[in-house]
Amino acid sequence: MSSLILILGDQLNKSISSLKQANKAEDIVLMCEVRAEAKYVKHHKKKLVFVLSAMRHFHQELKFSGYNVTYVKLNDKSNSGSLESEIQRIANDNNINNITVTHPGEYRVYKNINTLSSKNLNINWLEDDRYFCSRDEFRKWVDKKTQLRMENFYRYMRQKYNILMDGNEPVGNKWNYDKENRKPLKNEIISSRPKIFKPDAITNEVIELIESEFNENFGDILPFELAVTRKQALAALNHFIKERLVQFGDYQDAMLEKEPYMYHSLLSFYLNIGLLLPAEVISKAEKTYQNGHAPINAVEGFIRQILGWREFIHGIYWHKMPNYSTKNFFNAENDLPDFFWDGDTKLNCLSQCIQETKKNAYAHHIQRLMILGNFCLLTGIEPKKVCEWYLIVYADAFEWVELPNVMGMILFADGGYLASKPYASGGAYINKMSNYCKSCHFKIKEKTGEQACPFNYLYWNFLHQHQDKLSNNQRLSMMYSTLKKMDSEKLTLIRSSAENFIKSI
Ligand code: FAD
Ligand code: DLZ
Repeated sequence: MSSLILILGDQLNKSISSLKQANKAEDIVLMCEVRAEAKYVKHHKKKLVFVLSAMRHFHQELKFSGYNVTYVKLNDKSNSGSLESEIQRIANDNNINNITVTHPGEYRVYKNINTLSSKNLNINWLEDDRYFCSRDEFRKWVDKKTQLRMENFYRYMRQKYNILMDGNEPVGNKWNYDKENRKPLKNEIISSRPKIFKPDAITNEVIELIESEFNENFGDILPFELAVTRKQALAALNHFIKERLVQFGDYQDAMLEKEPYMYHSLLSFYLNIGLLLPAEVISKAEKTYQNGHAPINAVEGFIRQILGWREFIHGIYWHKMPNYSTKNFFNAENDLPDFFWDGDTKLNCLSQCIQETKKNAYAHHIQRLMILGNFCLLTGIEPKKVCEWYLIVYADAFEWVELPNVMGMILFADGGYLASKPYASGGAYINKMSNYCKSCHFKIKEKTGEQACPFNYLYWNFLHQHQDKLSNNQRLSMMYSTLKKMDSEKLTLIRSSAENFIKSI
């Protein structure tokens, strides 16, 4: 009996579980560009081009490999506009009742497709085995834990898959080189930049489509330099491993004006839509260490991000959805400032990060966390609004990875399920790790008043405002003892500076 095999826009790999089961002679592979997915948030224009162009290229690859593929383009006359309605239409047209699909990354997409099971279609859900840890295994790992820690999960993954291990011990006798990932990089020159790719005819056609139909969306389409095929993504991976991984470890947390990429890999784009597999990326990095071509702090730091954070975040998303998306521990309800859309603010760090986001549909982790995220936390922006912004603006943004990072990591909106303390900081951290403060309108050394760096007073105001919820947190005990000793006049100034600033945005 033939099956309809659905391939979603983030499942672009020939080894995906649904294709492994395919019978090339009988089954139809369905890929569809649909307005429901292009419009559920107003995606960055570059993200739309990236996903649709990669889908079109993957279609070609599948055809070339002998699959019978039905590909529905966004503007095809018969396109009914959603994944579920297209599945139903193509299944009806071909008299097929069996749908095979690798489990979608997003809960919303799973729910929509699952509505078809009440419409005489049998859905054969397959595990997405691109992840090291299945959703079930993560649930078992969580078991009765009340607090989850990434570090424990990461060690479990390292042992289970024998990655960077020397028998039962971690290589170098240390699990985590985090402390050696925090060098600032102030005046040095970045020695190698990420590999870039020229748009081909397929990409140019998609660029025209997005320019004509989604021109109101956020972000710059051009220059478009992302990889859109597996071959290109592999070239990006090899370039990173050969030329940039060595420095990744030292400068993981550093930020520099006009250097949007630092030594980051820019591989999240490709990992998230299937052009690269996490296992092959980790294996290449590990071999680079074994061959003596990159130091342990770089390789362990990089592998920790993928085997640790990425898998942990994925596990939490599926363990906690759908309720996770409604969390709001601090009852934050402020609006996102308008300048999040154009970078028009006197705070240089925010202005730089937002302008780079607009141009590249990318910001590196520490910008997302300690500049943009920190600001949203300290100014009490409503979690739902922050989630929507992050989902819109980055080309690697899919809800399964965006939501826990926003809710759990930057906003502590889950009350500490994902992170042991809020990632909050004042201006001193930003000044230490970047050169943004040098050319900022505000004065980093001033703590209150109109000229002071807003992060300085917003930080203490945040701790004071939420002391009922945070003062028992062991990891904040030093900060709360400093706050306790603060004289009341200073505290009043801090609070009024924060109140005025928040009103002004
Ligand atoms: P590198 O610094 O080179 O890291 C290597 C890889 O590790 C990344 O490609 C990514 O796959 C993985 N990784 C690193 N940190 C994380 C993390 N916290 N969670 C999951 N994977 C991680 N990542 C996304 O892929 N999509 C998102 O929508 C997304 N939203 C985020 C929102 C916030 C508020 C924060 C703080 C982080 C978010 N991240 C997201 C995680 C991280 O910032 C990006 O994965 C990273 O910046 C991508 O750039 P890179 O490939 O150069 O990463
Ligand atoms: C992000 C996206 C976009 C913009 N368009 C499509 C599309 O037209 N067809 C498709 O199959 N997938 C698309 N995607 C990805 C999905 O929105 C969704 O994020 C993933 O399938 C994960 O569940």
